[in-house]
Amino acid sequence: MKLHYKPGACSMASHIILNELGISFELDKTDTDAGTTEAGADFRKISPNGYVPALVTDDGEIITENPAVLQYLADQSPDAGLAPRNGTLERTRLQETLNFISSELHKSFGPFFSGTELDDAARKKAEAGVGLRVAHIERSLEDGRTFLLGDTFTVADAYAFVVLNWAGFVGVSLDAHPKTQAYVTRIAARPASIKAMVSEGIMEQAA
Ligand SMILES: N[C@@H](CCC(=O)N[C@@H](CS)C(=O)NCC(=O)O)C(=O)O
Repeated sequence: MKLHYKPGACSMASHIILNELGISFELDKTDTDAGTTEAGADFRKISPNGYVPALVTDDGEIITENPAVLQYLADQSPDAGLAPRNGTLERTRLQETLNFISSELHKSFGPFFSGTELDDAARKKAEAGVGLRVAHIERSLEDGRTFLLGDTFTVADAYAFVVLNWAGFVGVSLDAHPKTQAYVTRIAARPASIKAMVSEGIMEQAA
């Protein structure tokens, strides 16, 4: 399998999951602006919408969209337990959570990555948008659970972690959401997360 990624972008969730699964895979760093990849591919032919992640399976199928890529990866090794079995209510809960992360939490960070400098009013509005979505994550963790769906780490945690971790990069404080802060720290400490962050160059290798 080959994962097209951009350092620290949402594609890092799939990178973390590939590490969690311990299966062999290739990475191809992608320049979405230029539409090229480090390996020399024309990325627009791989991902017509021009964004990462794009996963090329061993059969040459191309899968895009975070919720689909993540569930595909989890289903490659069902015994790893990174997604509940298909057809169960628990799987529907996972899909509910992945869709929330994708269409609400992830998108709330959009203004910070728009390439346009935010004036005070725009920044305040964007921060409020993120805060509203993080408040939902905080409520999900209110009962003291370790992960978003309970006591088991799933693909949703990898995706939520990557997106929540952007808060630090764009200077949005998570202080009002202490359970979420502790959750981010917890997922960041997983060996699979550290390995992905070091490999993508957004974290230094510990001495
Ligand atoms: N709907 C897509 C959105 C993916 C997305 O927003 N990817 C960003 C990185 S986090 C990207 O590649 N942006 C570059 C661009 O749009 O040129 C998904 O959920 O996979």
